[in-house]
Amino acid sequence: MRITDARTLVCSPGRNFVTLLIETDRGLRGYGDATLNGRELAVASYLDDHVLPLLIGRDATEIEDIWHSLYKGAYWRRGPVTMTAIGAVDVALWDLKGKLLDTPVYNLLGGRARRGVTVYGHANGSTIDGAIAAARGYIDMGYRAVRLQSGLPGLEQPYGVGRGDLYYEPAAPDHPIEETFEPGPYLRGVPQLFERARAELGWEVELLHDAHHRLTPREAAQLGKALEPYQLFWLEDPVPAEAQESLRLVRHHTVTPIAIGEVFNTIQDAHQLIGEQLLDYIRTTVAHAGGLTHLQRIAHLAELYHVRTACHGPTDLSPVNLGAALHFQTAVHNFGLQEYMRHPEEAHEVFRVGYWLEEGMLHVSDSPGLGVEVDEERAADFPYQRAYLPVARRWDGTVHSW
Ligand code: EZ4
Ligand code: CO
Repeated sequence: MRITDARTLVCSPGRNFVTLLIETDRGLRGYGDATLNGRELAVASYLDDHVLPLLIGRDATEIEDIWHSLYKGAYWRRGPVTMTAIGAVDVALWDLKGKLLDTPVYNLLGGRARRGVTVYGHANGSTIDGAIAAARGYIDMGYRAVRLQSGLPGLEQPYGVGRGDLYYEPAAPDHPIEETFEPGPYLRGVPQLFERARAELGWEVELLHDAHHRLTPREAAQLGKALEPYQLFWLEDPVPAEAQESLRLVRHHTVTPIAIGEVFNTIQDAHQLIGEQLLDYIRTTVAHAGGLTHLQRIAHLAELYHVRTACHGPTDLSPVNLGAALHFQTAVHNFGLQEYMRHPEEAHEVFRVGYWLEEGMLHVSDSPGLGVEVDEERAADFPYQRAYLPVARRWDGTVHSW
């Protein structure tokens, strides 16, 4: 099966997405997601200007060889732009292989290992009451796990509180929104949020929280300890994870489970954390970590150390990525939990999906490939609009990690 055409499609149905389309001489078309939120066109250019010309004429079934020729052949290894571009090619090739062999992608990854993929929803509110009401909405829809983010006394614009409680979206057109962070109100407020949540939502539902890279290791240890009575499923990105040895301090002081790695893009970013068992859940996802081919390697390493998979699944990755993540999570042995931030309605007019939510799990269909098709004509109705992720500042104006 030879590749005859490859092109990117940039559209904005509710938010920006970069999609890769690969066509073959067998009349089949494969899709990959190449969206890197806030830096979308850098990946589109990496693909259009440098990668796609190399694919024409190649045998689309040689996934492993194409992966290594793009990774090793570029000389300049790793990094979010490179790895997202390679990931998009890789996913499109798995989609094509499934379509060629007339089987869903999870079958190619080892076969079904569970009934469905348990997901968590993102419940947010500008107040603790608002976040708890949003969480109740998810529980009523059958979700078994919910992440709680809310405004707190003295901290009105924290991470994760967005427009609407079902369709959180951090990116804004033209200029970054400014959020605030201050460790005092945050460290005092989050335990109050979870004390209230347990009192009002009970103990059946799994609760999570995202610290979004904002704490020092000592602060993270303090928060993890303070949250222990509420038994979180995980505390997400407690510290920026570039300094991986920081996690030793956090780990020595708390048994609150830790999830890290949504901004990682290779196994090298994760191998110390996994090898030293400094985390419980690895957040790398398909699109940003070199596709299914590379994510499988990360998951297999993680399995050796009792670390489970927890793919990042925000609205800023397209349904093509979510479809790929669901096939992966359906087949991988050491599955943990899948993030599911619902896409805006317009996105589903462009991306027609075969997955569905039932009993708090997402289920993939048995259609060949990924089971996600892209309507190019409809995509043309939603032109790209430059958008930026927020910037966070301390109370005195100092820039902080967003
Ligand atoms: O901030 O996807 O767990 N989810 C997250 C997301 C990320 C965005 C960045 O584009 O942390 O909301
Ligand atoms: Co996160």
